[in-house]
Amino acid sequence: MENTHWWNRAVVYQIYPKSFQDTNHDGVGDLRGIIDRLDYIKKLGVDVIWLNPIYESPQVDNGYDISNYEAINPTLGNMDDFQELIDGIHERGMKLVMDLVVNHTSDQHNWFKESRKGKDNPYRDYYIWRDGKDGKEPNNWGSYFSGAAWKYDDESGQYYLHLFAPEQPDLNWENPQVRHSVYDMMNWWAAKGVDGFRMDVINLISKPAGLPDAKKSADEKYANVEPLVSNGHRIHEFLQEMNRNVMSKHKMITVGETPGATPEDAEKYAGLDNKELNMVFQFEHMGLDSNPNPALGKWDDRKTSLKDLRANLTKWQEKLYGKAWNSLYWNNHDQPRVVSRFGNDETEDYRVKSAKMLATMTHMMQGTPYIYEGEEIGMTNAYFPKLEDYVDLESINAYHQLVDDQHLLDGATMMKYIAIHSRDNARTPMQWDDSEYAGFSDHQPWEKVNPNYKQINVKKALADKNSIFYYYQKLIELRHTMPVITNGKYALVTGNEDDDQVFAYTRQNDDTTLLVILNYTAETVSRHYDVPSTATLLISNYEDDQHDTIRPYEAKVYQF
Ligand code: TEU
Ligand code: CA
Repeated sequence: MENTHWWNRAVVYQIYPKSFQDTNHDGVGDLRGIIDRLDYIKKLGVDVIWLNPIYESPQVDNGYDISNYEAINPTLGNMDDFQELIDGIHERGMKLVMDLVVNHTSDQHNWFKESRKGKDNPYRDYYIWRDGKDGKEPNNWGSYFSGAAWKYDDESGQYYLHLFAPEQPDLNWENPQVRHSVYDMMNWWAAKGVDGFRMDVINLISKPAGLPDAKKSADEKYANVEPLVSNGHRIHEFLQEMNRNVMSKHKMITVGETPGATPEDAEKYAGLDNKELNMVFQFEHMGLDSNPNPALGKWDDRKTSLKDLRANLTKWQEKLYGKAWNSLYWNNHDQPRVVSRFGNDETEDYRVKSAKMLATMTHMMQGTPYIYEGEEIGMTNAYFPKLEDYVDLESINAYHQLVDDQHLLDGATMMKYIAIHSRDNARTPMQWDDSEYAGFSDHQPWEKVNPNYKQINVKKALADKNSIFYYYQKLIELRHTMPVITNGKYALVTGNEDDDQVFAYTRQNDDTTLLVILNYTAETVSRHYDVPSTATLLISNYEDDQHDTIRPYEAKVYQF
């Protein structure tokens, strides 16, 4: 039942177009650059390519502020390039998923330009406008990018809601015209051959009736809106309506980015009956290393313990089994690099071993794996020392709010946290080779290249048969050929619950069992697991098997 759709066996490769490959010498990646690299992506063996937004946009939030949903950002290319790209993807037997950003638009979108003209404008109700309260914002909501979630507009004398930057006003999904404009636009892209959508913060679109204040702790200047706004009261109605108007008319793959979603929510969004979305992309395992003080959000330097990680991944594997479908990932364009965050990038050997171990952890689970550009060669965090090195508005705004404004952290501590958690870590240019600018461009890139590009790059990875690249290639091939990886039942090995060094689980269907053993640490440890004498070693990141002796970051999977 769980692998009846093609995408149940699929692996997705995510491309951040601005950082993938530049071809016209301006230091910004472009569509032609992706076209040039399609054979590389095909070699990895993935089935689907997801592109971050490539639409017309002032780029306040790198394309998540869209000013025209039906035009290509000219810096990235034009509609002819797009057509060539989609044809190239299809010719190679892959599919294309586009980013759908419809919680908000850019403030430069025509809808918003009209909307702010005044209360009587026909587009006024496309957005969320309110009068102030006692000379202040309509409620206490904070923006994801620091500060209030409301901006006063002089022109029309009211506040508008922006859960993200002020240049990203939230659309009013209560308005049926907004909803049908979005469905029309989705159908327009589907007619061009797009195979699906990754839906940006889709579970934030239904705002609570009356827009009440959210819970706020003493240190917080504005409230974190996620618990109140995510999974709102009309969300399932909206997504079912979208499904009837769009998804049911095409063969599409859909994934909802759903911060704040629990397994119970996932059953509704991504139940196997597919009334709404095919799968969720949720964040619980990404939040395990957040700061315990809500005012500091994700800014901290703690490492996620194996106990917390295992408990969380296990919960999702068990609760969704036979009911709903999840994404499996460590990285995206908003997250630090997996090998620096959960693994060990201090030595070359540990970097390679821990990257493979972490890949094994997720790729042997049930769900749809996502590989983010550069993950397949073990790219690391950038460790930029100065605030000026960072480009992303989230990091820069958080620094000013927490250090300069609220004095909750000193500058040096915040810089340490930014080096660990900044979204820029994911956005440094793809490292293709050891030439200047890493083969990404021959021009100074829009975001600095990670200084380690001479050691870590695609050219080196492809020349080394033991590279992280070929390990991912093998994991993908195993998923395509072994049904147990997509349909087997997940179970923790008895007694593993409290082990703070080794993670051991099984996957089992009617004819096959897999035993996955993963050392999360740099220690050599001794553990005994019952492995039948008939078992074969399916994949491992060491050259030999020392059975009960499990070496640093060792990963091995037995099949029986
Ligand atoms: O991200 C939504 C989201 O939940 C992020 O704000 C996340 O919490 C944060 O980036 C973690 O640091 C999506 C996109 O993936 C992101 O790139 C956009 O900036 C955001 O929506 C607004 O569109
Ligand atoms: Ca370019």
